[in-house]
Formats: sequence, structure tokens, C-alpha cells
Amino acid sequence: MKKILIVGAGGQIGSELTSHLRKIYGDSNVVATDMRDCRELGEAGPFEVLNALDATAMASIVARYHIDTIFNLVALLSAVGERNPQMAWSVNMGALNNSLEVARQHHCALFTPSSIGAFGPSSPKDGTPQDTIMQPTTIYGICKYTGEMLGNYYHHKYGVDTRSVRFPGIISNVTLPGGGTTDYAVEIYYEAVRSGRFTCPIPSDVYMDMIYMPDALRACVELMETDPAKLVHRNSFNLASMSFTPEIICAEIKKRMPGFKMDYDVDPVKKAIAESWPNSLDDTCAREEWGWKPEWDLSRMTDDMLEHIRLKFGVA
Ligand code: VAH
Repeated sequence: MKKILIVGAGGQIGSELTSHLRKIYGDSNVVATDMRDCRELGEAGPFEVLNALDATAMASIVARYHIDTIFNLVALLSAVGERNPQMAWSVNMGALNNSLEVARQHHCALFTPSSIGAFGPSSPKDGTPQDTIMQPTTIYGICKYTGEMLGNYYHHKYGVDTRSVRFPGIISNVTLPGGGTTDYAVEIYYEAVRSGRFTCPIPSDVYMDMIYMPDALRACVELMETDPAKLVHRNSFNLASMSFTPEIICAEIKKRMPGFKMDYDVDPVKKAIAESWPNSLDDTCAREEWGWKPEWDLSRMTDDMLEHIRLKFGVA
């Protein structure tokens, strides 16, 4: 049975990936770590406070728990990264470099998510290919693409089993995202339930790829469980599920809540970032190499998001 370490378990992906992996591999086989004391992550299984920039501490946890698989989820996201690019580079690349080195020295497999943010304005916008021009214009995207190249380097030079997906914007009803350009696609559901209105920071007609958290979690597991002989690519697979604009998601909510209202107060930083990213990805390689197939579309996700958020707020 795998022995898994999650670095950055307190974030949007990590908090749900921890419980998801524990259900599959057993509570005691998934060690959750974060630089904050996220005690709730330790209720069902082992939790350790870990600053991902401390390689010695990471290696010590890997040795103590006989870890064979690391999920490194540490990242300052796109919009927050533009406010402090130097810190974003230091944190994102420091955590990744440590994860790569610990994986190399302790013979661990390593999963590190990339993002649609790894593409830039010179990448083809529609049906963005797996292998194409990669000239990201955000520090987040530069970190993600550099991470992809480092992951491939560690695989080819040292044989480290590094794997990665380019996540779209992840939508979840559990942990709120923080500092991302796609956060609006989560906030809109909360505001629809809380106030019935939402002021959107993204222009009405800007497409971005999105994915529902259950599909994102399943993709992590399915990729890491794939026979390595089947992988032509590793870092990092395009992953597609749905692509929509604020106008489209607003209309989907209005089908269920006719009184819902949305207006716009466009954030220039988020606008520039969103417009630099693809409209939709081609994920043929993920489908062919490891059987990727999304199970959630905008309609089904909207029903599920509104239902869970209403339950959270005790709203009928
Ligand atoms: C962001 N949610 O908005 C992240 C993600 C594809 C977007 O990487 O920065």
C-alpha cells in the first residue's frame, strides 16, 4: 500500500485530497502536512507542521513515515503572485525544489500540479495542444512551467517518477480558493446563495477552463496509479473538463435562481491574467495515455454546488 506525504495539505486542493486519498489508501498511510497547524487534518490520520522550504524537515518526515509518494501542492496562485512575484517564486520554487530533491534522495514518486497558467498569450487559444508554445506572462505561470521542466529533468536525469497535470480553475464547495484568477467561479455560487447577487471581477466574455473538485481529485489518483510504461508525457498533462465565461455560468445559475443578478467591476490584474490564458485545452494525451474522462459538467456541478452551499448556510 502507498505511503503518501501531502505537502501543503491546508490549501484548496490539499484539504480535500487528504480525505480523498485516506479513503483509498487508509488514514494512517496519508501524512498531511502544512506550515500552519491545521489540526483538523490530523483528526483521521497523521498530521505534521511542515514548512515546505525546510528540506531537512521534509526529508525527516519522509524517512520517519517510510513515504513512497509525495504530493506537493504548495503554490501562491496567479493573482496573489502578481502582488509579490519575488515571494511567489521563492515559495513555489523552493517547495518544488525541496520536493524534487527529497523524492530523488528517498526514491519517492512525486505529483506536482501545473496549471493552464503555464500557457501564455502566444499559445494557441482554442483547443490548446499538449505540446505548444509556452510563454507565460505571470510569475505563477513561469513557476508552473519551470516546474514542468524541472519535473521532466528529474525524471530523465535521475529516474524520479514525476507526474503532473495542468489543472484548470478548480471549483469546490469545501475549501475556498485564495488569490486565484478563477476564484470568481467559486465565489459566484456562494454569493448566489448568500445575497442573490454577485459583482464579477472578470469580463463577461472571457473563457477559462474549469474543473469540479471531484474530477480533479480523481485525476490525481488515476494519473499516479497509471502504469509508467503507458506514459509518453509526464509533466504536464493538459486536463480539460469544461470551459465557460462569467456570462455562461451566470445564466446556468439563473436557470435555478431566476432572481439572481450579476454586475461587473473588472479587476485589471485578473483581466490581464485571464486573457493571457487559453479558452479551452485539448486533453487528448491524458485521455489516450491514462484514460482521463471528466464526469462533471457545468449543469451537474451547478446543482451540486448550490445544494452543498445551501446546506452549509442552512438555507432551504
Ligand atoms: C489561479 N486557481 O486562478 C488558480 C489556477 C488555472 C487557475 O491555477 O491562479
